[in-house]
Amino acid sequence: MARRALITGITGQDGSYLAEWLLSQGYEVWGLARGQANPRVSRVRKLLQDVQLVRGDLLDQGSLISAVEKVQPDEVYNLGAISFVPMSWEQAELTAEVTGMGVLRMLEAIRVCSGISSSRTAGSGQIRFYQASSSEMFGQVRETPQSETTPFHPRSPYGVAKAYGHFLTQNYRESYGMYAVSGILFNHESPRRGAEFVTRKVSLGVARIKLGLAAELRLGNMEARRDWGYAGDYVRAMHLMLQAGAPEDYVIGTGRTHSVRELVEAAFSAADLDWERYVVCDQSLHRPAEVDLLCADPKKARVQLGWEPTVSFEELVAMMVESDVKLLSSGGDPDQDSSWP
Ligand code: NDP
Ligand code: GDR
Repeated sequence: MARRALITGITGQDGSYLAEWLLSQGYEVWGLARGQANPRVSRVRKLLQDVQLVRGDLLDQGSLISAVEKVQPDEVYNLGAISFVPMSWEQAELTAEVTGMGVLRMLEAIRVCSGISSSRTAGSGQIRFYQASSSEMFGQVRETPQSETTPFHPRSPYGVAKAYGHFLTQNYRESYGMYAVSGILFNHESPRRGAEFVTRKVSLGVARIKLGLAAELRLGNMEARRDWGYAGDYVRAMHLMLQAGAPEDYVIGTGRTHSVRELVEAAFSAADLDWERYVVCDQSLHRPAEVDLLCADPKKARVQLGWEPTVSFEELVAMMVESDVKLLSSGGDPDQDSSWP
């Protein structure tokens, strides 16, 4: 029988790539979709016709229990979150509820549906749980590169909420013997990345300028450094973590770091443009507290899971610029259903 996976955050970037990967591995894939008429659901239906949807919301415990009961998954991937860091200052409580407490609700749904308690721990054949932890938990980094043992110092309400979800996942593993793991993933991008994140904002900005649709691109902190990889590579790591003999947490990244300035240079040069003519630095886009530098040490994932990234930073940037030039040239709208290649 096909293994069954339930993915929260199915309408997001990672949800789409993970669903594609699991379908290609012979899984029956279910996605948790929220809202009465969520416009992003139709995009999923078009791109991922074989994914089945179940209604639920990370804010609603009962809906998660119903979803787990209905789907009877072998594996649950909790990707749902408010994931845009600046929004977490504007709506800190909502971020805590969705990105933090949502993890508790999902773990509780699995625990309750599996009949696990303090006197009855998880056995073989249990539901395996993946939590989408983040390099934002490292925040003001204590060491570089960052590994599974680097202490956390989150710098945003988002990072704090992720740290809560991370420790809770670890706690359910230790308290109830659940197969519950966290992937501490560094930034990963693709042509399906939300337009609010810097890589996609830049690739769309370059495409608009190239096509004469815009004259400038306004950006915040150009000196921040990130370890950027390709989302398609990172979802394979999520799957591998749930296939391992024992539940453990892993750092996933490329081990290379680039500044936003370098990202901008690479993106404009991919379109034969001189970035200095178009980029405007906008103080209002700076964050109340910044994460200056992230760089992964993905050795554990390489050695224990055999995971390696396959797309370089330069290839990723060129892929995104090319995709956005094509999208906008054909009259596509990045906010609409048709935008996912
Ligand atoms: P996206 O922002 O693209 O997707 C977020 C998903 O969360 C959407 O499908 C959204 O659905 C869903 N969601 C939001 N609120 C709720 C809710 N109340 N109940 C259920 N679902 C909800 O994120 P990514 O795909 O980029 O990231 C996936 C996960 O990985 C996130 O948890 C993110 O924080 C984490 N992460 C991402 C990294 C990255 O670089 N991409 C790096 C490290 C961690 P809807 O359509 O309903 O809004
Ligand atoms: P991040 O990604 O906060 O690292 O979180 P984002 O792309 O938003 O920012 C990266 C860096 O770029 C700087 N920056 C700008 N960022 C945005 N969005 N817009 C701008 O105009 C801009 N100018 C400069 C930022 O200050 C920052 O330093 C992402 C999300 O996917 C999280 O959910 C995930 O957990 C982490 O990656 C790992």
